[in-house]
Amino acid sequence: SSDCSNNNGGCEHNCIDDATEKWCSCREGSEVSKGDWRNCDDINECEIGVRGVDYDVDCQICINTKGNYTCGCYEGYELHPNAKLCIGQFNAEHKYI
Ligand SMILES: [Ca+2]
Repeated sequence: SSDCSNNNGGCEHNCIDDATEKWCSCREGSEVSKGDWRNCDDINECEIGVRGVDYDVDCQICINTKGNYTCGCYEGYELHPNAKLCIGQFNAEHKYI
């Protein structure tokens, strides 16, 4: 079948069809595989990306994950709850008096 109703059109992520054709797209953080247009490959934000563009400027150690990325932080910093950047451990809210 050439439409999306049957087995998602063979697409790993998203299938899109109109009256004449069908194609696959991939979720954010991944891209259509060069080897097979129906499959999706993870984008390695850390390897190909630019700090402040593809990953957060305050991400100290970029760590690639499947479909996303996360960060490691230097001593004295902690990971933001969104896991995308590092914040100072002793900021105004947490400062000891
Ligand atoms: Ca990734």
